[in-house]
Amino acid sequence: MNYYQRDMELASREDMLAVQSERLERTVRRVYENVPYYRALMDEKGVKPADVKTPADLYKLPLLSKEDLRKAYPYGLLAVPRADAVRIQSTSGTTGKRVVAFYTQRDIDIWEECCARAIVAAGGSREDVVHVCYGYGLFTGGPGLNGGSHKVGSLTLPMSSGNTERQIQMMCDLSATILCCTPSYAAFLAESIIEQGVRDQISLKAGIFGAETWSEEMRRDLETRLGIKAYDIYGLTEISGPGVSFECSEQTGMHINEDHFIAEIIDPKSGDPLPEGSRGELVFSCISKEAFPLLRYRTRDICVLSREKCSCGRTLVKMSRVTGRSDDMLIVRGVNVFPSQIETVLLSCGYPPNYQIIVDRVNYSDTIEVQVEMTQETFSDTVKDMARQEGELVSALRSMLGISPKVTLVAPRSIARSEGKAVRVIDRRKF
Ligand code: DLL
Repeated sequence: MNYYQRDMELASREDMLAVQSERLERTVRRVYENVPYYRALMDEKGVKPADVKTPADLYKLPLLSKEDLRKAYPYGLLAVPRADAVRIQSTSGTTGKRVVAFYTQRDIDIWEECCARAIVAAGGSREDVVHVCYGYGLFTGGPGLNGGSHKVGSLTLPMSSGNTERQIQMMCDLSATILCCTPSYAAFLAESIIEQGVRDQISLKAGIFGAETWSEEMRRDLETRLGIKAYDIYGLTEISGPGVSFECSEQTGMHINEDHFIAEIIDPKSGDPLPEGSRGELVFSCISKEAFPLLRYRTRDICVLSREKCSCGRTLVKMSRVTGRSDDMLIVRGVNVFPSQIETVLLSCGYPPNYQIIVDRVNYSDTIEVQVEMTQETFSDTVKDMARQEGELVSALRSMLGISPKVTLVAPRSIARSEGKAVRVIDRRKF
């Protein structure tokens, strides 16, 4: 088994707690002294830096949310002099105003090391050709995996997103072995590779896919179509970017780089910490960052943490697949619906991962329609046949969701493909 930073990835619980406590104490003191916005929040809660000595004291600190980042935009949470920061990255702003994050050179090094851990866990080494088609620029996906690949010493192909034909040509010509992109773009690439008849010209062995929710069924589909092992990778701009956690060969969740980020699970409604093993909202405290060390930052992502022994040998706590964001969970006629549940049903019924969910309100009642693309094989022009297929999908979705959506089968290739994060939900309701 290979590791990038063995001492931390395999640390005993005791050693890890010692590292975390020392770094946490130092960070809390530093933000209290250097960030007026943070000091005001702590003063309001009546907590002093001396009250926080170990991860068990974290609950005393105030929670921080995207709203705080917006209020403090752009420089209000910067914890070093502006001259010491060397990089800005930003979220895509799909859920409102952009938020920006800052990095010192040391922050970038640590972030890239986290991505390097992910690449090594996916079987990467200096012998590999790493094809990165996450976007480069303000988005963290491209720069993060690019830097991680350099740290591993792999030959790095900085493709960025878009121009699928050129992506495939370069992938074939340069014998890329590890593909890094969103799972929805990987699905589009797989579809195009098969259509172009060049499946036997690719040398991929692994994929490192993240930045959006995807299901176990989608994993199996990508693994079969591309002939690879597909690994999940998680992260968010506010905490650094990709590599906050990463999957290993066991593929049962993502190891959190907890020597840099301490994870907690809270009740998304009350904000109270939940016991280990509960499903809830993931919260991170950055304990080694210089420029932008957010403490108790609410991710809105829903998952479960587990300390079960992992066959890869890593002792880093694992987070489950993200089942959705608390803010993109749909409430349809009072029922909670996660788009990932719909994806699971569609793929297990043999449909491709090309779908769109349209929620609306008609005569004061919520409606939900799932548009599903047919494949050339399932494409049928007899009305009776289509009605039968739609009926089967409605009943499979009803038993998963507890409500009956409308299902519409649409022609192959009629749903727009994504090059980055896929837009799966269109919510037309006005609240
Ligand atoms: O998406 C960072 C990233 C880039 C992660 C490349 C992995 C690979 P943001 O644009 O700030 O950053 O979006 C962060 O994306 O809070 C999750 O809701 C979602 N997300 C990220 N990774 C995963 C994943 C990047 N593996 C938001 N599974 C996060 C599910 C994910 N959701």
